Amino acid sequence: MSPTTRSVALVGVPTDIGAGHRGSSMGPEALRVARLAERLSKRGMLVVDHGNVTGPLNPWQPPTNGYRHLEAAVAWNTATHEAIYSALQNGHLPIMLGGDHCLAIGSISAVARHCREKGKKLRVLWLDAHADFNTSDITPSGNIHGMPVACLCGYGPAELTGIGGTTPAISPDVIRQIGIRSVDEGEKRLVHEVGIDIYDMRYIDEIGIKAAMEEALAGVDDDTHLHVSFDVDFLDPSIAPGVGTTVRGGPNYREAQLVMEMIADTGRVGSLDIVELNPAFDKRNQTAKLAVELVESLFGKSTLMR
Ligand code: HAR
Ligand code: MN
Ligand code: MN
Ligand code: MN
Repeated sequence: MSPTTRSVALVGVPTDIGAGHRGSSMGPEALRVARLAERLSKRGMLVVDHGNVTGPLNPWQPPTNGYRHLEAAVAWNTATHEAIYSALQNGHLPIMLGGDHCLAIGSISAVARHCREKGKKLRVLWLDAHADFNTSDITPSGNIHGMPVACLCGYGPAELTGIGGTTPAISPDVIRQIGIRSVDEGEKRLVHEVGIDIYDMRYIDEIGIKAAMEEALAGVDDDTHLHVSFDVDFLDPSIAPGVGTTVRGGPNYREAQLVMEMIADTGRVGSLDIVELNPAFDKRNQTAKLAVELVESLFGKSTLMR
């Protein structure tokens, strides 16, 4: 292995505990079937599939006190934190294969802990149709996959905000949210109050994806660890039907590719989540295959001729 070879650890987290639809628990296997490991190996990366994190079955209960399945979400996120943290400690670039997006509490708290210990600057790129900044008072659903960014910033139940030992796990100013087009009323007030940097679809329509990404990536330097949290519902449903919470008006195929290519150009990607992929809604695994293609671009595959 040359000193520049990236060693990648795939960590599957097969649960839909935080979602309002069942099926994202099948996401890790769909990504494996779509040959994620093989495609990254082909790019010269050393890929080791670390298998799946384990946790409780989905009890499929209604919310209590504003949360659905809080206890199980804590168990899954704690296990995810440990798996991602240990991959980072061992020098791997972890790719968390979700699973629903609540699992970003575990993965990003681990990345943040690693960055604190290594004195690295963290930047989180949150690619999503949703802001995922609900709390138990304002959530319309009680689904915890609508709450991970709030929890990471310290707004949420102590059992989730404290995962990894530091609350808040991250400061809101490290986050850039891209592709946002579905935010609940109370959630909108809260993200403004907290000051999250959001590149919503209206803004992207107006200035274009290139300028938006230049802004979102401004300030990334050699000391930056870039974490990409890729919620597959970021993509327009016409190209990515395999998610439970599709929202029209997302990036098309080329726009999504450009997002990934521009992130790749920084050379600073240190960790990734691929979440909300739901094979129960997919057609012939096409959304998984698209996600794999985009991840290849995120790690440097390019159509560029110059
Ligand atoms: N905002 C809605 C809620 O809180 C829907 C959240 C959907 N979240 C995801 N992840 N699919 O982004 O219930
Ligand atoms: Mn290993
Ligand atoms: Mn999300
Ligand atoms: Mn989403």
